[in-house]
Amino acid sequence: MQAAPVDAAALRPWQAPVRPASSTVDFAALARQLRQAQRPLLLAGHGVRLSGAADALQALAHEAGLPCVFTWNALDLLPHEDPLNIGRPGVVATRAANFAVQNCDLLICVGARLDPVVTAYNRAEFGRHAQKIVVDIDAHELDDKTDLPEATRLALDAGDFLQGLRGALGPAPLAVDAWRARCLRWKLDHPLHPQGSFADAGPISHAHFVDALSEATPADTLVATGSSGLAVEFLYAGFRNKPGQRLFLTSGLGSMGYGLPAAIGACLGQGRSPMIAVESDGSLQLNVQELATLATQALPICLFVMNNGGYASIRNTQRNYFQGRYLASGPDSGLRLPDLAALARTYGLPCVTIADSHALAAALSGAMALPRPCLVDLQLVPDETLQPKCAAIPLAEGGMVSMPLEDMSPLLSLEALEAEMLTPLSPRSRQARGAPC
Ligand SMILES: Cc1ncc(C[n+]2csc(CCOP(=O)(O)OP(=O)(O)O)c2C)c(N)n1
Ligand SMILES: [Mg+2]
Repeated sequence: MQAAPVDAAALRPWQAPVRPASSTVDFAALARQLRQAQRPLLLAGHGVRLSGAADALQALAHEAGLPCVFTWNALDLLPHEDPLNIGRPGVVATRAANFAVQNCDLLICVGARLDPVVTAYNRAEFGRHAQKIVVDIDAHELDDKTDLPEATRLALDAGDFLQGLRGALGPAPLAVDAWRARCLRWKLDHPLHPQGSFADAGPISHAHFVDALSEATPADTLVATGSSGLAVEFLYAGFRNKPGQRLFLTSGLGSMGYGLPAAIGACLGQGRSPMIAVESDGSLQLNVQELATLATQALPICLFVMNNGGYASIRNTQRNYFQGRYLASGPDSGLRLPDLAALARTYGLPCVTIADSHALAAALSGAMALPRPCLVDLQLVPDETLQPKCAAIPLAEGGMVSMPLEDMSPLLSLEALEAEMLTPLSPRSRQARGAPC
């Protein structure tokens, strides 16, 4: 088949999909709905970036004073420090973002397909007390969301929607000061790691590395990352992005091996300016030959490898669900990964190993200053679990209950959770704690 002759003239030409028209949308009514809301929230996804509407999103958020949450793919649309950035909701998330989603009364989803990792496998109860406006350029995606019967669905380009809404809303900010303050309070009260929670010396925790990397990475830096595994979850849960930084992973596919070739492509695509890449040790091996491309092309990439001794996420699964019967997930169970310093030498790359949390910040600055390309072997605690997380809780009477988005594990006390919520608790929160529903 590959060698068969092709008559190009006889081929059916490709038709670009027609961009949905925004002229039929009643933006004035949407703006009124937004002004009437007492607790509005915008969830922005990668569609915003794809439509070239990053600036439009920032303009709308800032003019209106509209709190926002983001999917992983879109986390760089507002810097972490921006008081309107309340975080990234989902199964692996900060509590603040999930509280904001579950307490808002109007949820505007733009360019986010509301996938299970964002909605904690329960789209019907995502923003369960909110009116919803869901904007997706792909009408099929909207048709598919039969579990959002009440939502206003708009098959529209994200940029057209944001511009249209901004125009109709006008420059006056929304009168939602108390809600804005509440969202910010959640963000400040529930950081992923309270100040001073990292060890001064000894093995480096994943979270400590991610925290230190956030500090060490300059504004306006491009950060290519791996796409699956525990290390990547820690990275996307905890990275505090600065202004102008871009972070990206695969959109929807968690394929190991992605990080290094993605970084090479990104570096070439942005004119070879200096950037960093963060990859995990298992994933690196699936495209390890690209270290040769990195070296040959002399690309200015500082490659951080989060080295937790193999497949930490798989070990966690084997420990939690298979009584610790480890198989092919680490050095003691048949998975042997090479020494990264030796590997870097083989490919002719400068390498530094960082293995102790003492003076981690200084060590990372030193690594950033290495001649690039270079490889940084970050030796991390091999067996960690990521918290908080939306989990399923075993019940005393047997069976399991999947916890609602706002009720992450480790569970807060019922009183603490009630104090955070502006809307009624889910019966499942009481059930999981053995309290009367
Ligand atoms: C190509 C491919 N094979 C298998 C998987 C399933 N998988 C998900 S994470 C993981 C282990 C990843 O190890 P590593 O990259 O070191 O990340 P860690 O969990 O250790 O942080 C595996 C095997 C996958 N995502 N992609
Ligand atoms: Mg690993």
